[in-house]
Amino acid sequence: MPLPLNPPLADLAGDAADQLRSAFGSEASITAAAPGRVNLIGEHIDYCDGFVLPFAIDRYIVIAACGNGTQEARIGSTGQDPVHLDLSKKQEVGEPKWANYIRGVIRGFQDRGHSVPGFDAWIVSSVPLGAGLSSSAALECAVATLLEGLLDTVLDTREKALLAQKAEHEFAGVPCGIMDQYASAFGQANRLILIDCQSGEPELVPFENPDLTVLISNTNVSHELSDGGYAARRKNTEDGLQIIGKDSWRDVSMDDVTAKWNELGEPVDRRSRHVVGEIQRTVDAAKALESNDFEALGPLMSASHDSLKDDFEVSCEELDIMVDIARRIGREGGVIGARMTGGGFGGSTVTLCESSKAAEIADTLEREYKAATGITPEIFASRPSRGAHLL
Ligand code: GAF
Repeated sequence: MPLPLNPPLADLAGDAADQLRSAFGSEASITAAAPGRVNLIGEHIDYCDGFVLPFAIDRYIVIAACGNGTQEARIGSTGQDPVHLDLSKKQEVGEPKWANYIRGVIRGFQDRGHSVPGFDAWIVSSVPLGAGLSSSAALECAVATLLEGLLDTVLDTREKALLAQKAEHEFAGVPCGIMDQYASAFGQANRLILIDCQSGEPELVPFENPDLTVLISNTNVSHELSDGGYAARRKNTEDGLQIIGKDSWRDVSMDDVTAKWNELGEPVDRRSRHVVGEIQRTVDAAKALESNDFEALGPLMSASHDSLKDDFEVSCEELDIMVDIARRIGREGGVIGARMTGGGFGGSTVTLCESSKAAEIADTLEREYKAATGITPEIFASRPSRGAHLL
């Protein structure tokens, strides 16, 4: 079967406008879109001053909206009860939970002195939810972009990403790093984003070789970062750095970790080994990509997965099964490398492969994963795409 195309933005925008009309009787006058992301390598090190290498995918959250002349936001989304937000007040965390991403972003604008005018909005998404592809960052960045449009202001892209990250921290309760919001805000067609998470500098890296395809395999095992596992890993890395006695993970070598192994204790010892190893692997992978050295890239992706599985313990059986199938297909079958992507505990894998064999690889992944788990996965190809923008 040929690989399915991702839904065009224009279709999502049309769908959102139709829903806005039927829910609130409003005509869309402004439409904002922001993408999810996939990460090629550099996992769980964005909050450790590391390097990460994601790109914005061609799967978007799209919001169609219009001003309503009141001080209230009326917001709907497919499958959710509409929410009404009183914009005359500073936004606080509330119910329903899904609206907290929106409240948090509005609050970011209010804290910058903006008076957000009343609006009606409808949200549609082609980013699978709970799939480790940053639907939450996409929602935050889409709302921020919508508010820029409604307020006729433009935030610096970095400021927009940081505002969205603050919403995730304070309104969704996830102490995330900066990768997802940067990818959704800075994304560009045909570009990976090599983020130096110490300096906060994103570098756009060309990725336009038509012979390469990135397959995303959503295991359909839901991923939930707000239940404590993510925060616990982040705390492990903070403890590790303190015991090692350095100011930044960027100054820590594997020898430093080995020297402090007993003092670090279990599991901080293995968490620390992951951080130092993954920072190096990401630097090496960026170089390998630049020189089209796929023989080097594949093993780096594989080692990243194994480290996330064994040392960082954020993989799960289904992610391991999906990665193992890709490994069995191997280089002869057209697979360059595969690993889990994103926060883990469920979610998706990323498989870099030869374009001429991508459809066949996707079929095999789907068939064998289903046979092994009884779960039908969602497998699609994606290319680096444009970040948050108004349509
Ligand atoms: C989640 C977080 F939001 C990111 O900041 C990052 O830490 C990722 O998990 C793991 O690399 O997506």
